[in-house]
Amino acid sequence: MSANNRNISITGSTDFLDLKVTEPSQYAAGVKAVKVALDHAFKEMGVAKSFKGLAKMNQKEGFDCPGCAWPDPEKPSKVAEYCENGAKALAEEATNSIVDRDFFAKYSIEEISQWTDYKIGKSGRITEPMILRPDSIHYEPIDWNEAYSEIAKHLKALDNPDEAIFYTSGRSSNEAAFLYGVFIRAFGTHNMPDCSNMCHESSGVALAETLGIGKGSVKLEDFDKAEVVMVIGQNPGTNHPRMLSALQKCKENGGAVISMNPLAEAGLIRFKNPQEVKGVLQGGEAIADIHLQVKINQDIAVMKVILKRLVALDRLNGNVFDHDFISKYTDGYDSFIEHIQQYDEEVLVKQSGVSSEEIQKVVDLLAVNDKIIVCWAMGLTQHKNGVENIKECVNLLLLKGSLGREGAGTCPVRGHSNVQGDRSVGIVHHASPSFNKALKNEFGFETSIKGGYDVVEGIQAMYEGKAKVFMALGGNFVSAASDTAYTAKALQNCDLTVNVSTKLNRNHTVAGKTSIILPTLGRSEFDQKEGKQRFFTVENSMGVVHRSKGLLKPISEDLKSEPEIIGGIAAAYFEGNHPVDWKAYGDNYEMIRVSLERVLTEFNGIEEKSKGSGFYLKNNVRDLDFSMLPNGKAQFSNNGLPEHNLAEDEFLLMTMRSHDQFNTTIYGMNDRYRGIYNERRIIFINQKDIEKFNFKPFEVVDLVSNYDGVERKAENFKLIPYNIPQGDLGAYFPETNLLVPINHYADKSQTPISKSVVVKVLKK
Ligand SMILES: Nc1nc2c(c(=O)[nH]1)N[C@H]1C(S)=C(S)[C@@H](COP(=O)(O)OP(=O)(O)OC[C@H]3O[C@@H](n4cnc5c(=O)[nH]c(N)nc54)[C@H](O)[C@@H]3O)O[C@H]1N2
Ligand SMILES: Nc1nc2c(c(=O)[nH]1)N[C@H]1C(S)=C(S)[C@@H](COP(=O)(O)OP(=O)(O)OC[C@H]3O[C@@H](n4cnc5c(=O)[nH]c(N)nc54)[C@H](O)[C@@H]3O)O[C@H]1N2
Ligand SMILES: [Mo]
Repeated sequence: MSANNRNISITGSTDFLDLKVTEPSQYAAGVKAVKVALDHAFKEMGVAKSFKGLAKMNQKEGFDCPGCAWPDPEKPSKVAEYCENGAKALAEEATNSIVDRDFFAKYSIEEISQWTDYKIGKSGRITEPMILRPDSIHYEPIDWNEAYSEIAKHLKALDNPDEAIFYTSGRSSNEAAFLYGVFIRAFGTHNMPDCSNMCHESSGVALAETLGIGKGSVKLEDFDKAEVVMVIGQNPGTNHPRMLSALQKCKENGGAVISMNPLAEAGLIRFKNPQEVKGVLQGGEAIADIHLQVKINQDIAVMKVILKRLVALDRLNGNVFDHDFISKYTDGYDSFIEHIQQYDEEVLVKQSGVSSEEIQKVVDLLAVNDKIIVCWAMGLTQHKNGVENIKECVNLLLLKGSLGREGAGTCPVRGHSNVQGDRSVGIVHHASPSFNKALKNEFGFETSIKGGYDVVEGIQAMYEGKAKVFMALGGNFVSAASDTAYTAKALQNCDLTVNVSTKLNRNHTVAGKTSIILPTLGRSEFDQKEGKQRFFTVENSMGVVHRSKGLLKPISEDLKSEPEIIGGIAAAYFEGNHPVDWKAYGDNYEMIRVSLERVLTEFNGIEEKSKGSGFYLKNNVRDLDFSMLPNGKAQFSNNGLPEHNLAEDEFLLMTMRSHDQFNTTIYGMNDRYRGIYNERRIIFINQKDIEKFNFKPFEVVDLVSNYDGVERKAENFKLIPYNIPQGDLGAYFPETNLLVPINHYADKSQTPISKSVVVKVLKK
């Protein structure tokens, strides 16, 4: 059961660079953002390729931005429809740097693993299939067919199909993800962990239980009509910059924006729209009308104060809540009202860290408006009570009748550009009798009725030796998952690890005994078969399915598309003894779409309807159809408060993104809006805590967490005095993933507690 004996670093260098700190930025976006974007693009891709690529990104006949999942406006856009970080995402994918056989001959994985994630990522694109053989520390080239056979050989050697795990990161297309899910089920397992498990799984669970669908209900145009938009636990200036335009429109139309966040993130506080001269000339506008600087994981305390005060007002006036909506569409109102009474307002206010007056401003707005949108991201989902956090937001919308009408609804802001689509087409670790039946009808094979592993369970299974083959369709599993040391051992325990990747990353070095890298086309690249260009489809954060078509020359002639690779592996595994013609499916995406629409009828007509702006998938909340829920009604819920019981010297740590990264891909060393330059090994801490514990600004410290007697340590960080609540800390992932315990996660969704890790700060 021991890990293989290669000498691999799971963090890379922890040396410091040359940190510079300035005041946090007053503005997000603006002219500077355009300059930064182009600088990145030119550096990675050269000038001609940059303009060719950027001109087609998010345009109707172009490709979908490989960055976040924020939707494109439906009206054709004359101006460029991308943001600084979208341009960086493209530059990163379409870089001219390559990792070829000479690179791997020169550098062993032991050496590569010593590098920072930044240096590993900047090495570039993989150009041909590579294999790492047992007892070797150098990858060597392998022919595509041999690679498929090697994978098939390992899959066949397993005692049962549940010894294999198939991960998906959210950049795959609908076609690739559907075919992958069909193959995995045909192989015989539901072990389909995916990046959602670490991301919006809490949203999926909370929304499915209360509203009957695990997705949001708003459309982009709802932002034009909303009276109040709450942005909770989200940093759109960095992670969804194009969302700022929607918020700005909301404000132009008279709406108010409320932000709830331990940090005063740039973009919410002030925003310059680079596409509008007005924004630039007038120095930007404040987007958030009210900023509630909540303590980490106390959102629910704030929400309870808001709800209690609204209940009291409604008792007085009877017109604060939408009682018709409540009686017609919801269940559990009386129990909710009774539950909320038991909380003491003063205690809640104190616990939340927000002043009573600030909260009252929000109450005043919510009392008289009912076109309300609640947006959220990782600040709500990655806590032990992640599911309850979201359910409490749903309670507010139910009380106000702010669902199924224009200008109102739920808006979980998704991460990866096609994470929602991957789930829609079947990347789900639960078994579904109706999906199984539809697969049987379409393909003629039986599917297991047993559910499979999610991310946490998958890692535990590999650690315990219960799973022996790990395959990843994209992503960087070891750096993205919690508890880096544990996860690394789990992967190294495997007999075979397979990565279908565009770029080199740490997961290629933290390898199983045998490891294979299969290089794939990026979505900006021209994809053709026998002279005919192929396109694929994606689904954005608001449930719109549309086409994406790459146009740049692929970085190597030896790349294959994801569907082709899946078809190749499946064909090698089944050797013709299966009703599905895997190779034909891998080559022909139209064939995949035909099967997709027959298995999942909401995709009916996808071939035609995905043209142009695309089409909306069905959404029962938009239609106010709750027939799938108990009593056919939307559900109020009674949610408790989080309990942390911190000792005097313990802090809550949130692990988050800098402005210069996409998850584990590090674009650069700056977190410009927060005023941090040329360093990632930093911790944001309140000045009063620095004084209280006799630290000095910029002092070098270690962080330790201790769960169930297991101590985890992340070394070498500099303390940065910052505007963050006392008792709270902020730092970047993946550097701090070492501290997140594998066995602590959100109830029901099993999302790691990446935003509320109990830590101590140790002097060196
Ligand atoms: N450029 C870029 N774009 C991205 C990504 C990227 O890495 N880079 N990642 C993509 C992905 S996969 C995702 S999931 C999204 C992530 O998008 P976000 O969720 O915006 O990402 P995080 O950096 O994790 O930010 C979390 C925010 O939540 C706040 N926060 C932390 N804890 C709490 C809390 O307890 N309560 C409240 N109210 N706030 C809290 C933090 O201060 C921070 O502002 O972005 C997507 N888009
Ligand atoms: N501590 C902490 N941990 C976190 C989070 C956090 O906030 N805090 N956030 C979590 C979240 S929200 C998420 S979504 C996960 C992300 O987890 P992942 O999705 O696993 O990680 P990424 O960094 O997005 O994966 C990047 C790699 O994907 C590959 N890639 C890029 N494009 C493509 C493509 O088109 N096809 C293929 N096949 N490969 C491609 C490249 O090789 C690249 O190195 O991390 C989670 N981890
Ligand atoms: Mo995510």
